[in-house]
Amino acid sequence: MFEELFQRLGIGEVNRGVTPVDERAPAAGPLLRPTNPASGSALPTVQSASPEEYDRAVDRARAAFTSWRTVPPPRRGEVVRQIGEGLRARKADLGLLITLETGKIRTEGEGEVQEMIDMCDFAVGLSRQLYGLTIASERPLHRMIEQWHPLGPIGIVTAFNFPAAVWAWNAMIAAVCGDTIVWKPSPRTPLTAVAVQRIVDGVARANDCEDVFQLCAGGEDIGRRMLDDRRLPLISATGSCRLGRVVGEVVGRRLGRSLLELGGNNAIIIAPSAELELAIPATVFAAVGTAGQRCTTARRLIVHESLHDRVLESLASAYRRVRIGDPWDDSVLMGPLISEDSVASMMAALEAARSQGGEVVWGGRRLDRPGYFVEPALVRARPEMPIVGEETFAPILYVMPYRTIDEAIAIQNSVEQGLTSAVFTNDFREAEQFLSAEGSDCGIANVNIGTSGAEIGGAFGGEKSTGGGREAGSDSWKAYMRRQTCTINRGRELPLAQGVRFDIGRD
Ligand code: UN1
Repeated sequence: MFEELFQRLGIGEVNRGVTPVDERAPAAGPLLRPTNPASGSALPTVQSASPEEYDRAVDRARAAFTSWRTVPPPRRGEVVRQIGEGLRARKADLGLLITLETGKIRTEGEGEVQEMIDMCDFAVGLSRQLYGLTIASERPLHRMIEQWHPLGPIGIVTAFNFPAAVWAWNAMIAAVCGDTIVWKPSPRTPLTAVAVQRIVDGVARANDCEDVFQLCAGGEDIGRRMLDDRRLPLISATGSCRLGRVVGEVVGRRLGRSLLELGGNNAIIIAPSAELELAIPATVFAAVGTAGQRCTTARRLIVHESLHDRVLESLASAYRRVRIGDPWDDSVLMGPLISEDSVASMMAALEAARSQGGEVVWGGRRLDRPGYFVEPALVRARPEMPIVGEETFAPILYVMPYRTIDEAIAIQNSVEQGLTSAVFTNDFREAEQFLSAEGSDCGIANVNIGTSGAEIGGAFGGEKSTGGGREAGSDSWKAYMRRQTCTINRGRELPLAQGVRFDIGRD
C-alpha cells in the first residue's frame, strides 16, 4: 500500500542505518524491525550500526570537525538552508512516513516536518548571530571579550514520538555552531531517520561536507557506547526520566556535558473566569493529540470546583467526537499507541488509578482491531494518588478539583517533572501569579493556550526531573558551543587584577 512512498523516499526492504554507507563493509549490526502501529504489521527493516561502524562514524565526525569549525558560520547556515529546502520538497512524503512509523495523524506528521523546516530557518538566521560580549576591564588599556567556539562532534539521541523534529532542533543549531553530528534515532523509528538522512546526505555531498552529519541507528548498545565516548563532548538526549538519569550519570562520570529533555507530567488549570470555548478544545488537543504520546501532553487537569462537573461533561462529550482510526485517514483525530507495551502500560495505569480510588469516567478500553488502538481516558482523581505523579505515555487525563488559585498552583507543582503548564483564566492577577516566581515551576508556562504544540523560537525544555535542558530557540545555541573569555592588553604595563603586586625587579 505504501510501496510508492518508500520508493520516492529511497527506502528498500532492508536499509543501512549508517551513513554515508560504505557499501564494501559488510552490514554487521542487528536488524531493527519497525512496525506500523496501526496494523501491527512489519515495515521495511534497518540494519543497525555494528560497534566498528559506530567507531568509524565517530572518527569521521571528528575528522570533519577540524574543517567544519573553520567554515564561516553563515556558510554553514547556507548548508542548513539547503536542508530546509530539501525538507520542503519532501514535506508530504516525509510526513506520511512519520505517520506510518509512529501512528501520529497525518497533519501532525506533516507538522513535524514543518517544525524541522522552521528550525532550519531559525538556524540560518542564527548563523549570523552567534554573538559574544565585550566586558569592561578594571585594568587600564585592557579589555575583555567573551567569544563562542564550536564544541566538537556531538551525540544526539532521539525518541520515537518526534522521530525527526527533535533531531532538527539539535542538529540544525549544532551545525551552524560548527559542530558535527552523530545521531542515534529510536530503534522504533529508524525509517524516518534513514529518510531524513538521505535528504541531508544529498545536500552535504553537494556542499562538500559529507561527514558533518552521521547517522548511527541502533539500540541500547550503540546508545551506551555514545554515553561512554569521550570523543563526544556533548550528548543531547530526549526520552524518559529513567533514561535521563542514566545519561546524566554516565556522561557526568566522564565530565562530559549532557542536554536532557525528559518526561513531563503537564497540567492545565481551568479557573472560574476561563473561556471554556478555548479551554475545552485546548485540553482535548493537549491530552488526546498524538494519542497522548508527547512529552508536552496534558496529563492532569486542575479545575475550579465550581466548574468541575460541567468541564468533565463537556470533555466526555468532546472525547466521544474524537474519531480513532488509521492515522493517514484525514477524518481521524487519534491514531494508535506505538506498541503493545504501551497499551499494557496504559491499562496498568488505569488499573492502578482505580485501585487508588480514581474513577474512569470515560474511555480507557482497547479497541477490538489489529494494531495498538485505545480510547482516550478521563479519570476522576485526587492529587495524592501515586499514579497521578507518574508519566504514563498514553492518553490518560486525571481530572481534579481545586478551591483557590494557590492550591491549584501547589497541585500543579507537586509532581517530580517540570516541563509544561497552562492556566485558562481571564483574571489578570491569576495569570500573573501563575507566571510569577511563586507560580508554575515548569520550563514552559502558558496562559489561555494548552500545554503542547510549542513553536520553535522559544527555548524548549523543563525543570526538575525533566532534566533542565533547553533546545530549539532563544539562546539554546550556547549549549552547543564552548565559551572563551579573553583579556587583551594593548598597553606597555602589566597591571595585575585585584591590585596584586608581584614585582620581580629588573636585570
Ligand atoms: C516531545 O514530545 O518530545 O511542543 C516534543 C510540542 C512539540 C514538541 C514536543 N513542538 O508539543
